[in-house]
Amino acid sequence: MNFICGHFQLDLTVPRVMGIVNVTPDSFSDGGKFSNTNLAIEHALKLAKEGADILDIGGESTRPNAVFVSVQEELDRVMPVIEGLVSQVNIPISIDTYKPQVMQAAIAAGASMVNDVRALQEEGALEIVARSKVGVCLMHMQGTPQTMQINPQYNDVVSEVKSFLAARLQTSIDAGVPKNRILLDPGFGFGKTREHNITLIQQLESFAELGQPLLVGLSRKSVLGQVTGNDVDARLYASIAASVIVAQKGAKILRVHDVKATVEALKVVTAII
Ligand code: PT1
Repeated sequence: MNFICGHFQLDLTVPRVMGIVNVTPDSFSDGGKFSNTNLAIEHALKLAKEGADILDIGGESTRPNAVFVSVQEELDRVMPVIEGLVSQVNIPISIDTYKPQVMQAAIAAGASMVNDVRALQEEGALEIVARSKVGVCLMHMQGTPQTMQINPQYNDVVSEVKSFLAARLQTSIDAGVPKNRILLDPGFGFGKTREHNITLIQQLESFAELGQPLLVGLSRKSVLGQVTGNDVDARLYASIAASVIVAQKGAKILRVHDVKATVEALKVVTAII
């Protein structure tokens, strides 16, 4: 199974790692714009050296209670990082955004993939991806980051997430996005309780029926904090356990903060499965 994004072709017979590069003021503490840009580029280069297969650049946090960022602010954050990285790495650069204007600018600057937590539902997003050669990840979310964790409810979380992804997949194919450029993602932590997240992990194999490679993001998320009692900065071991389990259950791309540790753990998974 191959995933095509831009001029890259990713062989997904083994699980791959997407390294997270957050370009938000809080992610690189102090410093102004210039230092934020350079620290983000440095961090991305480090993740590439550690064996990341994709770099995911994001300028607006989508974790629970995150604050909304304007198009201009998001562009100011991510564009210098993408522009600085394209000539320095030989792996796909992904833009983590739901905003069509940001997708457009990032693609023009050389991004090879769009990672959209709103699954191309914003006006114009679908057309931008369909008209270009980029890959895309369609993710499920209930609600919005500002309110999604207030009272998430499902009759059947697995079938509801699957139906949503199946519908967005069909809409994308109908709009002209080739199947081999589409990844699907259940959206862990996006309008889901601890129980919802655990159930989705338990039944992850059943997402294979959608016929597309799965991307999974569980790195440092609150479900792992709920299970271990650990704060966000002490969830590495829990994240590795989650990565190993989901890889074993068929996830093809793992979106993680800790690339070196994940790459090493996945080498063991790959050797065994
Ligand atoms: C994800 C993802 C993402 N997660 C994709 N993109 C985030 N494709 C950003 C928590 O519960 O899973 N898949 N882009 C980060 N979002 C969250 C959500 C971070 C929940 C933390 C939590 O702690």
